[in-house]
Amino acid sequence: MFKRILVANRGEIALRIFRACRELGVETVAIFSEADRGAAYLELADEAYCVGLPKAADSYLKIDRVISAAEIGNVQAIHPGYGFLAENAHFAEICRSCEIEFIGPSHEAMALVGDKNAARRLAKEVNVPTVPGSEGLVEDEAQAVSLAHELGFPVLIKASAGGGGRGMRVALNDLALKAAIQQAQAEAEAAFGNADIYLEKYVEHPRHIEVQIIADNHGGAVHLFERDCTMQRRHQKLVEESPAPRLDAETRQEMCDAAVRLIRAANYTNAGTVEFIVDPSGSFYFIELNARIQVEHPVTELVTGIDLIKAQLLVAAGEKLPFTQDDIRQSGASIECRINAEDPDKNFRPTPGTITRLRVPGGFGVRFDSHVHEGYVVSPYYDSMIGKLLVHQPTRREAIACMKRALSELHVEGVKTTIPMHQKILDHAAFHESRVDTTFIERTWPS
Ligand code: MV4
Repeated sequence: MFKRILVANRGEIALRIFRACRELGVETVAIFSEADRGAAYLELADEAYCVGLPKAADSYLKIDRVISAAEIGNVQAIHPGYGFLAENAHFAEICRSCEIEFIGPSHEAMALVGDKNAARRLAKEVNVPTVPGSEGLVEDEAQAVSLAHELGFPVLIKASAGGGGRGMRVALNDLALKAAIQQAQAEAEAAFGNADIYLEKYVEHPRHIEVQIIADNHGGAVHLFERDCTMQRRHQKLVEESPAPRLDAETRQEMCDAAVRLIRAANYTNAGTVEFIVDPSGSFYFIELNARIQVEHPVTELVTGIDLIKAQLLVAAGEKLPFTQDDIRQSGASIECRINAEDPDKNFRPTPGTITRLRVPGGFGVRFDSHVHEGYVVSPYYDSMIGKLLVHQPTRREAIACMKRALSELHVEGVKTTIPMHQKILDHAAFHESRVDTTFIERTWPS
């Protein structure tokens, strides 16, 4: 195992990694921006270095400074967390050339899955279902129009360098399609420096189900079952759960097997998430492979009992996975509510400011992953998530009751939060019955 690692992140995920490291006897080096200087969670690292000004582009995203901190801190590895540099293949490659282990997939595998068109082609090769659409990239308008006629409208234009809903455009007819192609190409070129696009049939009213995977460098590759992340708004997940409700055992098995086939074909190692959409008839389609530990990973930890951060460190250190597929069981039901400093009544506008009062819930089956405390100042510079409230119970019904109880205990004053919205979701019959799709939030509570 590593003696010492650097955590190239902030907030709750940095804290999550410090804690796992402490249990493993691994020393930690933190980095922080001027906005995070003096933050309490940094006390749980062994050492901390400032890497620049509050804006992420001037600190957490500055590769040279992160690498300098790693050199000065004398670490063997870097954990990138999620966001920031986590899916930057260039950064992973620089880590390798500096002989620092990047705790994630190889830069080659990361670059492969970061190319959404390449990932889609690979999925097809190994019989992982993909949405009907273009064979490779869309080269010109005429080709796209004729394909759209074959598939039927609506169709979706996706940027090959996009992902997570960025650079996506729906088209309902020929004219709109031609415009969408121009716009998508221009946007993708501006945002990613890559104008490549591909086309898919637009799957209406989908559910979003993702499979957690992890693989080692010795041929070990397993899934840790699925998470249902359908409850989202504008590609920001709000509630995640496992097992996915309304997923039959056979489809679950097929999805999880498909996910493992794909990561094996990609030579993918370390933790990752294979995203699918499931249409109203129950057919599932591969969408993308996320090359990072995700915000919602604790949902999977609760139902499997496996510490994913420790597993990431083990695998990155060259060890074998300490479990096989047969050791992994999905037990009980887990739900996560993302607690954001946002005002749901004002279009989810972030509400930076000081937390003047905080009461954290506890009790049986409750976990609160958070770096905040009374007096903490929520910065306008970063993501507005201030914590993740999770529950684990024998059944989904009990998990919902437990989450409602835990939400009622959680008090945050000083900043508006998404807590009242979560209470409304947890009280909604459609959520209880899980008769929802990715448009539920916007349809149920317009604007
Ligand atoms: C789709 C789709 C419908 N049809 N692809 C959005 C995020 C990105 N990972 C893929 N996404 C989608 N791709 C086809 N062919 C609908 C979505 C989508 C979505 C997917 C997962 C979770 C939430 C979503 C919200 C809107 C659209």
